[in-house]
Amino acid sequence: MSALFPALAAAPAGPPGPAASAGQVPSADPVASAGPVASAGGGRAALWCGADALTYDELAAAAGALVPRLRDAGRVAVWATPTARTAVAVVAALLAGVPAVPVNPRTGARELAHIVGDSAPGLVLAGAEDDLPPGLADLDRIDVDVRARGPLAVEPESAESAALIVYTSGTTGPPKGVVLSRRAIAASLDALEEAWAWTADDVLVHALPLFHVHGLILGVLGPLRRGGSVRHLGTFSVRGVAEALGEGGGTMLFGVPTMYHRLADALDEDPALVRALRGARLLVSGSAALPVRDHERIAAATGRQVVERYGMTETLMLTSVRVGAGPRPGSVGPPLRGMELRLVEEDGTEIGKDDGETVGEIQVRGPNLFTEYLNRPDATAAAFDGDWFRTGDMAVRDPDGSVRIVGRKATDLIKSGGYKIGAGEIENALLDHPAVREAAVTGEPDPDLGERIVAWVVPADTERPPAAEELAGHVAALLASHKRPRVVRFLPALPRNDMGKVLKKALPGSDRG
Ligand code: MCA
Ligand code: AMP
Repeated sequence: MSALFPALAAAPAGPPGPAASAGQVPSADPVASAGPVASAGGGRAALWCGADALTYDELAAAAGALVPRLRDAGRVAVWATPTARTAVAVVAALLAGVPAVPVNPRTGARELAHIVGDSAPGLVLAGAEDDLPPGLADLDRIDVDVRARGPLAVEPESAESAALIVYTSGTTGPPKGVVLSRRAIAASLDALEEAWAWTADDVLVHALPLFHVHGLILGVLGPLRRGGSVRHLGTFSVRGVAEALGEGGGTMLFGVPTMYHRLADALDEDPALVRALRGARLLVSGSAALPVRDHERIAAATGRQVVERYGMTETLMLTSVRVGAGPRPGSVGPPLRGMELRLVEEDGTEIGKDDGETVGEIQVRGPNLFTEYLNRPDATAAAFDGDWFRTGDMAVRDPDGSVRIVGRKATDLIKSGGYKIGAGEIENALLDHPAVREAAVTGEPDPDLGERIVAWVVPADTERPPAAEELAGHVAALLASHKRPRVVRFLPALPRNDMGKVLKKALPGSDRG
């Protein structure tokens, strides 16, 4: 059946439900078929989230009930709550051969209008109790029932067809829809299998949002492709991680650095957490740099090394420290199988030496790359130098081929809590508030979030500036809650050059360009 999920193919028709039977359409696609067929029996646990636990049989049947209803939808939006429903909805869309657009349930009105307008979904998949906002509420809707049972007959797959469209921020303008093919997803997940010795016996634990690559593709599709299990915690908590890795039997943990920082903070007082992390086979951090201090605190308390991997929405995973490679704080490891990576100077010339010192922009090519930005041929063309994708990340390469990321080309991109956020979109949202005359947004180092969003605001009425919480709520309502400024600083005027461009470097205490 599905080449993306061989373990679902191995699941026999489950006993529960009225009409479960596994229809079988072999894939003609060698790339998406790559990787061993997991020998998971259908009664094995596939995913567990809150009160919902599904075996492979049950997942196949729940998706099977949806697949026939999705076939003519064009694209489907998925209201991507951190629930088993989201996993069932996305798996069903993939099996139906219909691109899925995962939507952050905390997306504000303006961002949602953009995503819906840009991706033009034919219907929305949500939970029966979800209250959808305008824009999505107007679409045809299917309520996902994880207990539904239907025969699973899947569409033949084409490796290059769009599987997911994931929205990601740039320096300016609204987020862009990154079109990800089945080929890219399969290649990236199979390269991680090799790097991490990831098997059907692994039980992955995480609490990542399900509308981004990290939580959805790595965190849900990854275990399902391996025939293993995923336990999603719903929301992140130190206690939840300790329980799921401890008595819950989890073998792997995925998280962003903010989560590892919070775990590291708790270790001194929490022997159960120490035991849980010590017992895990693999702790993986990604989406932003994990500070060396947090690496060291976790290693000292638990004896475990956190493994860092590096990727982007557009490229999926690019590099990773290999399992068992020993301590590598500050390194994201060598390129994954199939990926080529080079460092280039400002003028585009390739840096020939891996001396661990010469800094260049990372450019990459290989099977993990995205297809295009939806409806944005201009942005797609600008993102490439020939067939090399420009990541915008600055790095050095050690003589052993390992990469160390040292910064980012664009100072107007902020990574906060592992989320990529463009300064421009927040500035535009702030300028729409009647009490704001001018606005500039920067990222400042933050021990918990990596960077925190700072808004520099010239109030319309300098005598009566708006409350910081009012401006944060305004941005959250228009864009998304994680894009709200954590700090608001009021100024009589923004520093500008002769052309009128804001000089972010000249903002008090800011090192931004
Ligand atoms: C507080 N809240 C507000 C406001 N104040 N909401 C609106 N307006 C306000 N003024 C609410 C929030 O909605 C939230 O509600 C709660 O307060 C706390 O919010 P926040 O501070 O954002 O949460 P946090 O505890 O700081 O979150 C930390 C986190 C989170 C759990 C680490 O940042 C996170 O999940 N990050 C993961 C990002 C990620 O997956 N990135 C992957 C993309 P409530 O508590 O109810 O929610 S990168 C990627 O995919 C690439 C490929 C890669 O390499 O991985
Ligand atoms: P996104 O567009 O949200 O997928 O974020 C991708 C960006 O996250 C990359 O371009 C990097 O800047 C950053 N990133 C991801 N993983 C790491 C890592 N392990 N270390 C440093 N930065 C990372």
